[in-house]
Amino acid sequence: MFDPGFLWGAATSSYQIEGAVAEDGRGPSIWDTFAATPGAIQGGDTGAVAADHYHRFPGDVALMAGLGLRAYRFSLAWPRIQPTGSGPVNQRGLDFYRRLTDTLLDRGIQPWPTLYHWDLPQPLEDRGGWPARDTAERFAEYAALVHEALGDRVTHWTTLNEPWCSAFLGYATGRHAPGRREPDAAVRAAHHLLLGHGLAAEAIRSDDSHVGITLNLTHVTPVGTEPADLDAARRIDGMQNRLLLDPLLRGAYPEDVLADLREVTGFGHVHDGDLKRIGASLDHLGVNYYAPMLVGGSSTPTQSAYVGSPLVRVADGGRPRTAMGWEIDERGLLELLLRLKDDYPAVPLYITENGAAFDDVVEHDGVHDAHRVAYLDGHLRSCAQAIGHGVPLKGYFVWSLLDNFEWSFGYGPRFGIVHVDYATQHRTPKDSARWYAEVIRRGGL
Ligand code: IFM
Repeated sequence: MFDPGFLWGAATSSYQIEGAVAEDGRGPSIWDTFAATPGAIQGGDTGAVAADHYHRFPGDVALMAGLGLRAYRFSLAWPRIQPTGSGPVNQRGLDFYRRLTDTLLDRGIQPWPTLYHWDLPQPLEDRGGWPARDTAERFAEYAALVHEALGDRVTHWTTLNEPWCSAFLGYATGRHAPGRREPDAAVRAAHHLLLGHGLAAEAIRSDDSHVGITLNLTHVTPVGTEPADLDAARRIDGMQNRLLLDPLLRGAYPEDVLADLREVTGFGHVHDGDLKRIGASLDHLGVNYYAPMLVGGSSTPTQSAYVGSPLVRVADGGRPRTAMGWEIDERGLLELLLRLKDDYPAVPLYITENGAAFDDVVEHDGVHDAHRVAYLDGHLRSCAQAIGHGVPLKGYFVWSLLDNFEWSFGYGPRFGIVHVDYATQHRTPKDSARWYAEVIRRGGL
């Protein structure tokens, strides 16, 4: 069961909803550049306008208050605050987040900022991006500037959102900005993201701040009992989960994953002292969960985000899927939470994203998204069960508050509990929003 202090929230990110990419001194990010690359984004969509949240945030906060949200997880666009990724603050950019934070607090909604949700200032990418160690140091500098400005009104900070995606989708598969296909650079990026997190945590930790990171984690099972299937599950669990969890919560990279990755690169970029800083950095862990993974061995080499593990295939679990093609299995969330409690005890957990895209239909009397309600209901039941088994789960943020720019898929997939008509920017709470408001009002299911 959920206790009365359980934090009920919803999440978004800057590039996915804000728009206003050239306003008030914002500099270009890697996503502006990537979105302008022909063929990179479905339908040629970009985040130039998105859900126009930059101009409409007062109405959006009023909407959140109407739903009874206790917390709102959003991200800050680094290029609004430091247009070139270093140097002095762009006051107008920072003021936007000051106004947003104050508006949330006025409405009794706890601000949950994430410092980095993928929109790296382009000039930093031009100097090497996350594969370069300097980017981690610039990130800590930026974090300190933000903390200085908002530290009197924000208590819970998240440094990075899903560094696995930044590293392996951004630098190995090229499906995300900056679109590079350099597996060795991706491995370096993963380390420098973790280091950036560790340095930023040092810069913003104070008596009143709680510092966390958000990881996209999953529950991995082998398709069979053949050695190749078991090895595939070990490798994918290693790359998707342990590669990041172990340094953060045990202060060391997992030996088996290092061995897999040595096929791709050396580890000269890991300096003495890095892991100590990374491993001393967490007050809470944010978990993003969408779907489980069923994997098996393969005899055909494929190039994927799982660099160093080409002989792995993702199998079909035969379950219903969302509009993203992701299998729906709330049991995977329960298994994941139980495993985190056992393998990484003592760290408080928050579900910082969970939700689903479906092909919503706007009818004359609203958006009746029963599939999304069922998805959220099932996953919240897993959360309640996990708490019953002693998992220290403290809060849940639905992804997403608003329909938004779904990265390389553009505006096709709709994850919001509030529908956005992109032509008029009209917001319509879906049935799932009303359902979630009722869950919050009752303090549970
Ligand atoms: O939209 C993304 C979000 O930016 C990061 N986590 C997964 C979501 C759905 O793909």
